[in-house]
This record gives sequence, C-alpha cells and structure tokens, in this order.
Amino acid sequence: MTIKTVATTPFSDQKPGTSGLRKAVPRFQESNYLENFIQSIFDSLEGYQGQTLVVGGDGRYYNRQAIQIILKMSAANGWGRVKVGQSGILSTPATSCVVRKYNAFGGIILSASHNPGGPDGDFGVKYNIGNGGPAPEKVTSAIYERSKQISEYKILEADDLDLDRLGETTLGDMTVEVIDAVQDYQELLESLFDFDRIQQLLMGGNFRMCMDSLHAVTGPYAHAIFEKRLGAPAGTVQNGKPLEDFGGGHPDPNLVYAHDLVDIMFGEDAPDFGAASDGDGDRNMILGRHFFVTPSDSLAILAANATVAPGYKDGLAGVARSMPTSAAADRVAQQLGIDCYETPTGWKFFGNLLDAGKATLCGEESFGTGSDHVREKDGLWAVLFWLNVLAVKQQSVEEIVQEHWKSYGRNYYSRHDYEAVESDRANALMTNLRNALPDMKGKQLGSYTVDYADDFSYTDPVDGSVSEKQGVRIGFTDGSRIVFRLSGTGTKGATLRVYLESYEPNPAKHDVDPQTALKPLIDIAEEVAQIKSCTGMDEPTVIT
Ligand code: VG1
Ligand code: CO
Repeated sequence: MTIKTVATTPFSDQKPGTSGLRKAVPRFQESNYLENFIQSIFDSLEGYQGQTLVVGGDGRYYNRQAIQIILKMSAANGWGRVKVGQSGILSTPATSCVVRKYNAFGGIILSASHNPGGPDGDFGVKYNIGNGGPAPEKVTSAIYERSKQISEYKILEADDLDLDRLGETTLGDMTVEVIDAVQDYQELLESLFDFDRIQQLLMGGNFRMCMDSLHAVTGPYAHAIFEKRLGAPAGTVQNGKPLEDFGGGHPDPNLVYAHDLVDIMFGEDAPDFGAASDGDGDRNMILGRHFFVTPSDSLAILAANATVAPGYKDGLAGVARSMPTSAAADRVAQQLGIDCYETPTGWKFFGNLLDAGKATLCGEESFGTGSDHVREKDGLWAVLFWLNVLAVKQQSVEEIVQEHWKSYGRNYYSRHDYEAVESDRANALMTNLRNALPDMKGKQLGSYTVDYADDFSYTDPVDGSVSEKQGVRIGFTDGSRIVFRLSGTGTKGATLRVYLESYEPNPAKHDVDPQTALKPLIDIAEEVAQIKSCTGMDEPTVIT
C-alpha cells in the first residue's frame, strides 16, 4: 500500500466554532475539504506518532465515507492504532469515555450534534484531546491557522475497511480496531449509578418511562441500558434506530423538536418520566408527567441530590455552569458550601476545571449536563442520574422540582432564538448593544435598575487563558438578567440567542408560565436591542 501526498489549496472557512467545524454536507463533500481539515488537525498536534486515535460519529449522512477517509489519512500520517465504533457509531460521551479508558492521544467525533442531517443537512468534525474533552481554544486556533496555510495532505491508497465487523485489522502500518460502541460506556455508567434500584423502579410495575432517541446516536445505547440491562419493557425506547437523516427531524431534545415525546408526556395516560437526547448523545431533556424540567433547574437539582448516586456519594468538589445558564445551581452550591464556576458557552471551557478537580458537575442551559466521569456533556448519564434520584426519593419529577423551588426559590428562565438572521444584521445588533453598554449602569429600564452591563470575559482559573466577547450581559439589581450572544454552531446566516432570567423566592408565585413571568424582561430586551427591526423578525423561531 502506498502513501500518497496530495497537493491542495486552503479553504478560508475552516474555523472551528463552539463545538468543532460544522458545515452543510455538500461543503464537506467538496474535493479535499474534509481532507484539508483532518490534515490541519494532525499538523497542529505533536507526538501522536504510534499513538491511539478514537474515531466515531453520530451515524448521520456522510459518516461512513468520512471515517474511511480519516482511517486512510491516519495510517498515512503515522498513527499507531485507531479505535473506531462499530458501524462508525460512537456517541460524543462514549468517545470521551473510550479516549480516557484506553489513554488514547485524542479522538475525532463526526457530528453536527443537534443540526439536521441528510444530503442537504449538516455535517461536522470535532477534535478531542487526551483528557477526552473538546480541544481547548489554543488547539482549535492552531488548527484554523494551519488550515489557512495547508498545501498538501497524506492519504494511504487502500480499499475501504469493513466497519461492521468487530475486531482488528491492519491498514498499512496502523492497526484498526472496530469496537463495541456501547460496552465501555455502559460499564462506566454502571459504576456511577445504583442500577439495582433503578431496575426495581423500572420493573416494579408502578413506574413507566419513555426515552426518545430521535433516530439519532443514543438508540443502541438506550436499548442496551434501559431495556436489556435495566429491564424496562420493550418499546420504552422510541425512535431508537440511528438514521442517516434522523428521519427528517431535528435531533434536538427540546419542547419544539422532540414533539413526539412531548405529545406523549403531556397527553392522556402519560408515563411518569420522559427523556430525549440529541444527534450525538450529549444533550438531554427531562420531563415528568405533564411537566418540563428546564436544563438549568436540572443541573441544580442533580447537584442538590447528588449523594443519592453511588458515584457521587462523597459529595461534590464544585459545580460549573456556562454564563447564560441560570443561577439556580449557584444557590445549591452556596448551601453546600462549594464553589460555583461561571464559564463561557461550550463544553471545552469545563475541561480544565474537571481535570483540576475543581468541579464535579457541569451544565449548560442548552440541555447539557455532565460530570467528571468523562469530559463531555452526557445525555444518558443525566437520564440515569434522574432515574437514580427518582428511585431513591420515590417522588414524582414534579414533586422533586416543586420541593426544590420551595427550598431555593425559582429561577424563571427562557431562551429565545432568532435563527437564520442575515449575518450583517445580527452583527450590527451586537455592535449597537456593545456600544450602549458603557452608559447602562444605574439606568432604569421598566421597573428594573441596571446593576452591571458588560461583555462577558473569562479568565480560566487553571491556566490563566482569557476568552473575551463571550456574550453581552445586562444584570439588574434584583438578580434578573438578560444575555445576548450569537451562536457558534449554526451553518446558515447567524442565530441570535436571547437568554432571560428572573428570580422568585416566594413559593406562592412559583406556578406562573415562564413567558408570562419573564414578559417585562422580554420587553426590555426588545427595547435595548431593537430585535424586531434589526432582525426583521417579529418573533423568535424557537423558544426553550
Ligand atoms: C450551542 C449551545 C452550547 C453548546 C453547543 C454545543 O452553542 O448554546 O451551550 O455547548 O451548542 O452543543 P451555540 O454557540 O450555538 O450557542 V452540541 O450538543 O451542539 O455539541
Ligand atoms: Co450534541
């Protein structure tokens, strides 16, 4: 087999966003586009020769073809071994688990997460470092810089490999190992949660759950864990077969896109517990009967109840949340006497805190929750954690949440997204906001007084690196907040995200619809940012 060196020219748009490089499938299919990016990753790493790389994806369209290219490029570039998930499947948290367990040098995850898939959908590539987590900014910047200079890549001339059969083969001087996608990950989860108690709950006859994998990557994992291992009846997992186009849906676990599950959980004779996960398995949505748990509350509730799970019985070192995530977790941390860290959006910012033992649980408002068991957010981990809490407390999801609000107060929370806005208009809106910040402090807006107004800047407490311009925040003297930022994962125009939060200590006022409770802040957001005229949109496209 010969190693071919192919001349190429740079693409100017290979800058990784919040979570890797995401583009429309046809862009990735352009000649040399994927190859350039993979070679740019390899060129910006040092010391991987002879080492192990983990490769897998969420099964979306172009997953298999991309893996064949990556295998041949890895062999040509001197990797020693590639562990690849069977049929090319590995969820994001399972990849993180495998990288850590086998001391791999890094991992490549092929996914555009919650973005739709198929020939006209999106594709994505993400590089993870040896701790199993997303590459930090200094690595992604190096990859981008390299992608602007690249002039050649290396690839082995060889036949495609069979990705469906477990076991080892060689490709040039490299070993390729097709691994069971579920086993290592399932073992890890079994070590964290009380599977016996969860099994009693699921088989006891008084409790029903519904897990919706949205035709994405968690299907095989959920079948193996909930139905096979924990004894939940067949049919507990729905949409459990990964499809290349996710059945035409949007594999994003929220009230808008997981509508099948929402219909069940808010319908007649609803089960006790419902959950969904996203394209690559790192997000989760938690529902009770006729009840939705916001991701920010979920983080706070898991933190408050963490010690019920064997893996967390000794308590938490600290918690961390992304800046736009509600401060519900902060209140729990305060009560527990542990630190709460506030990071920019994106899981890569949690890596150092987890590695340094400063945080045990982390979460984002965007349906992401996780812990130090891996270095990614983890959808099924969150579902099992909730089941463990439910099994021990013997209360309904709604009772647990209501009780939590009673003890800590309720952080009303909502995110309004304006998708596919023309980039120039979205940038102008953010520039106008930034320009208005210096005069805002002390200003009266509606019945609120501005306490602070800034563009969030984060200094990593472990390595001192600074990340600027991470979102415009306007905080009010009563603790309410409005945050504005542009998405770093979209592929069409720009997406404006407006995050709204207010705090209500009084239990008598905990039953208001969040859109009603937050109405005054929604009006202020419109007033300060002129969203309607800037975006040309009357309403958000998605409200979560
Ligand atoms: C979004 C979310 C962010 C999350 C990121 C990746 O980023 O807001 O919290 O970490 O997606 O999640 P952005 O830049 O579009 O707001 V995933 O499940 O898409 O890897
Ligand atoms: Co995801």
